[in-house]
This record gives sequence, structure tokens and C-alpha cells, in this order.
Amino acid sequence: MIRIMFLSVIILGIILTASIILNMYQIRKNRLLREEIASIRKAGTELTKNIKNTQTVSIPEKKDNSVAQPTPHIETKAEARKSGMEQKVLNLVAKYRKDIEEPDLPKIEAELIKFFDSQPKQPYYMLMDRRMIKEDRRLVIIGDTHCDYNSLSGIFEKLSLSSYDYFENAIFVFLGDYLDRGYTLFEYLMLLVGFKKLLGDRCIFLKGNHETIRYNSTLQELASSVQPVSTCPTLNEYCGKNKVFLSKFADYFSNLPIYILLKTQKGTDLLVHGGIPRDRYMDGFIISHDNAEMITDDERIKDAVLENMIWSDPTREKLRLQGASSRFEFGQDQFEKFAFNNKIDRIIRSHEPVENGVEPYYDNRLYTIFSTGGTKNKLTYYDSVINPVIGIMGVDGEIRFESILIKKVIQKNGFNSLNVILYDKEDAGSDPDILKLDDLHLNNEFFIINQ
Ligand SMILES: [Mn+2]
Repeated sequence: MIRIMFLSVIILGIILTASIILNMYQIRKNRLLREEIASIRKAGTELTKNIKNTQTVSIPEKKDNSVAQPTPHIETKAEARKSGMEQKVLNLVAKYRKDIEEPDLPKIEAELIKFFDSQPKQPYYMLMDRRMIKEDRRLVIIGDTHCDYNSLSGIFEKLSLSSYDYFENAIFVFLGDYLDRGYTLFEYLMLLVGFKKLLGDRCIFLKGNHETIRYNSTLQELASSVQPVSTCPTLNEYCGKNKVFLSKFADYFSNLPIYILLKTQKGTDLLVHGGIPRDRYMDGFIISHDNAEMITDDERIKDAVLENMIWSDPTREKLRLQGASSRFEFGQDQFEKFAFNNKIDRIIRSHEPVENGVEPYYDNRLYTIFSTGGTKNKLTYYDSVINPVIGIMGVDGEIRFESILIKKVIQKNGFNSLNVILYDKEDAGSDPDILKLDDLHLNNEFFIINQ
């Protein structure tokens, strides 16, 4: 009996000591975590300070310090709850869904000039360091939208259904190709620019090959390097008298940044419209990981590489011969060489219409994202793209792809503000006007490539 009591006391003692040690460890761990966060913040501030006059995308701190969430799905919200920003975006969508008429154009030109004048000139490269972000600030990556009002507004409307408030919190990166192809111009431009005005630094436009435009001062008109085009001739025809507008338009779109070097907890991503440069330039430069700048002895190589990066396409082959035309292809070996030279893990790009809206290559180390399409969409040039998507990246660097199509109309309990255009009547059943939010089955449209 005494032996049992003695043993119990010893065991109790051990448990007590262990719990005290564990507690001390937890307190120390929490302190270390706080210190770590503080030091990361400090490092971030230092970094931003050091390269202030160059290219770092400053990511505004969010007010609350909630813990990072797992990579997002679009969770539908239970009711029509809207933040101020979300309402402003939806108002913009509604405003420009109506046709802009010819008499409205002088006002539109003046508004666009005001926007162009307000934008600082940006360098061709940007560094975004998401390792510094401790909150749930998601990144929305949007591929080609090509003058398609329906797809652009569809993206905003789809995101407005989420319980996560994208418009207050997320960063939006557009991968280029705003101009040409699609069947709206002024309405699309006003929505695009209006969105950028609302979000400011949280909305980033990269340059696509269709933004290779210039103002020809001899002919006093816009010219494009891409054929066939529609935006430049349309602007020449309808805004031809306003030379200031034409030249500022060309100046803004042709000088957008070319790429973003994105650091996440998973590694380093390159966000760019096309892809990698030609073989012959591959050893002539390196992309700096300090500030994302391209380092080279020869400025001509830099210009050529930047031009290549908005034109190239991946293929499933190992090696691809490269012709002399602007548009050219590369294979897996070429991709891997570029990735190795520049310590890049993934490339996220657009430029090519792909049926499913997203196409993975090279063991998920390269993704093509295309964001205009829809078989019933009268405003897209790309009705071969059945399911246009956007990419959504969590702070952990995981990327998922969300269809921008909304197939059914919601009109219940006053939640009828959505103006859904990509809606497919045949799919919707007998009573398309009265459908529950649950019927959207948003997650069924998710493409989870990494898993
Ligand atoms: Mn393109």
C-alpha cells in the first residue's frame, strides 16, 4: 500500500513538473512568435525603405491581425451583406453596363486623361513579398479579358458572392491583354480603370502583347504592333480629334510593368503575360531576387527579353525550335533552364485561350490562365473558351482556379442585385428566376490542380 502511495506521489510529481515545463515552453514560444512577427515586419519596412524609389509593391497592412486562412474557396455568404467597397464595385458594373453613346465620348476621354495623368510611371519589374504578410490577404490573378465587359464584370460579381471580402482585402493582378478582340471598348475601359481608381495600389495591371501600341505623331493616330486589332482603329475613328487623349492612352498602356517576382512561403513565382525569353538571351541576364530587376551587361538584351516575355507560349515538348516571328514557343527543358538560372519555382501567365480557362504544364510549375470566354457570352471573341477562370492565391502560396461563370440568377429575399449575363437558360431548369444561393454550386466549378 505504502509502495503504491509512494509511486503515485512520484508520478504526480512527474506530471506536475512536465506541465510546468510545457507551460514555460508555450509562453516562450508565444514570445518568440511575437518577436518573429515583429522582426519580419521590421525587415519588411527596411526593405521597402531601401528600395523605395524603385519597384516594391507596398502592400498596405490590414487592420485586424487575424491568422492566415487556408487557401480559399469561394464560400458563399448567407445574405446580401456588402461592404462599402463591394457596393462601389457593383455600382460601377451597373453604371457601365449601359451603352456609352457617341455624344458621351468627350466626357469619357476627359475622365480617362485625368486617370492617365494621375498614375505614376512604373518600372518594368515589381517585387511582391508575400512572406511578410501575416494576415489573410488573398491575391486574385486575372488572365486576358480583351475588351469583354461580361467577363470583367462577371469576375467582380462572382467575387462579390464570397463571404471573404475581396474588394476590401485582396490584391488584384491583371496579366495583360485588355485591348482588342472583344466587343466592348469604352464601357470595358471605364470599368477597368474605375476598378483601379477604387483599389489603387491593390490593383496592378501588367502589360500584354496587345498593349504594344504607340502614338504615331506624323499620322497623328494610334498604331499597334499586333494584327488584327480593333482598339486602335476604333479610337482613331471616334476620338481622332483628341490627340492628347490618343497619345496619353498609348503612353499609359504601352508602359505598364512586364512582370512581378512574387515570393511566397512556397517559393518564387513569376507573373507575366507570355513566358520566358528566347534561347539566345537566356544566359545574358539574371532576375535579381533583391528587387526583381533584370541584371544584364547589355541593355539591348534587356529590351529583347522584356519583349519576348509578353509573346512566348509553352508547349509539351522538351525543346522547341524558335522562329523569327514575334510569337514563339518554348519547351520543358527551356523552361527549366530559365527557372534554374533565375531561381524561379513557378510561372503564372495568360496569353493563350485554353478551353478550361486554366492549363497546367511541367508538373504544375507553369499555369496558363484565361479570363474571357463563355459559350453564351456575346461580348467575347473567345467562345472556344468554355470556362474562363481567375486564379486565387492564399498567403501560403497555394493557387486555386475559380470559374467566372455564374450560371443561375438569384432573386430571393431581396438578393437580386446580380445582373448575370453569362447565364445559361437551358441549364437553369424550369424556374430560373427563383433560385437559392446554394444552387449556385460555386465549388463544383473549382479546378483544383495541385491536388
Ligand atoms: Mn496575348
